[in-house]
Amino acid sequence: MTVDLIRQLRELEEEGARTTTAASSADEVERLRIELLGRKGRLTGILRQLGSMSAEERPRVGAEANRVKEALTALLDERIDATAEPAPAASGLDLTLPGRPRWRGGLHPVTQVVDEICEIFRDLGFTRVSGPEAETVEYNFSKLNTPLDHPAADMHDTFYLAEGVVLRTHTSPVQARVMEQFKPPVRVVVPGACYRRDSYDASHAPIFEQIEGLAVDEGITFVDFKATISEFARRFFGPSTRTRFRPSFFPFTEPSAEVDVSCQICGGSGCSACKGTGWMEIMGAGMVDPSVFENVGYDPERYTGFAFGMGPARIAMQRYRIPDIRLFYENDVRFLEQFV
Ligand code: 2NM
Repeated sequence: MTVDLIRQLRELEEEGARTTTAASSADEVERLRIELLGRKGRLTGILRQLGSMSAEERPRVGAEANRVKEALTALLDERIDATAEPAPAASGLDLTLPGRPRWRGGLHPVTQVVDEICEIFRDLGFTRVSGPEAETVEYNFSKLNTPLDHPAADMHDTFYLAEGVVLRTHTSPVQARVMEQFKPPVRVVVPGACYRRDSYDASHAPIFEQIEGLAVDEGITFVDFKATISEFARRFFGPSTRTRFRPSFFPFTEPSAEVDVSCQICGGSGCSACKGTGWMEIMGAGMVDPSVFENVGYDPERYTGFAFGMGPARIAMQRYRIPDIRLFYENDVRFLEQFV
């Protein structure tokens, strides 16, 4: 009995060693482990016969069974390592790397400045309106007190689309249309693209953004004009910003002015950004010429008003110290993403 069981154990060891060494996958090794050493496996089958043995015989067979079990376990473990899949790191995948950030869009810096300016004027009681970019010479020039023999209306300065039709050179024709449609009081701001046959260089572009504004009512004076523009400047550029109004000329305003604000870079002491003057020009403006009111059907004896126009791209250039206006039109993402 003892001899027979020991022979069975040795056979199991021999066959187990052969099949384990031949196993070519981790799955196959696991199947062998269950077949050889599992709870219902072949070693267990042999050990069941131990129960019918005498107490003297049992220890020898038990010891041999333990030796075979350990030998096969060592072989199976060794084979598992040999057939295991390569570690993930070896496949070139690094799961600890941070993820790539998602692409985010944003508003163009000039659009952001336009929106900010319009919001300030909204708080001051102005409504944001828009109008056509293709205009008649009548609305673009004539109604605004600009005769067609004025240099501004020249073919050299204006894109003519057809006889009597142009790409608007400013947004003022929208104000003329607003005045024809609405009785005073009127308070509007008008942002939009405008076109001039300019050179394309660091400070000029043939298409540019403008924001114009208009306030008309009974009793509006130059004081209302100066107070409104100065309040806008403080809200946009900061509470300590000062303004100055220099005499100028526009066909549609009388008197007319250029408006300067104290330099945002040096605060007024003079620096390279303001060329030592302490001031930066931000807009043209003035009291609406009575002949414009006549042209749109307003009674110039009853109504007065002020109007202004500014270039948000120029203002964005001052604010962010951008040296070349063309950066706004070329849409290089490396430039634009700085303003997201
Ligand atoms: C400017 C400067 C001064 C202006 C005038 C008008 C209107 F329609 F009332 F006549 N709109 N905008 C105006 C006045 C525009 O831009 C530099």
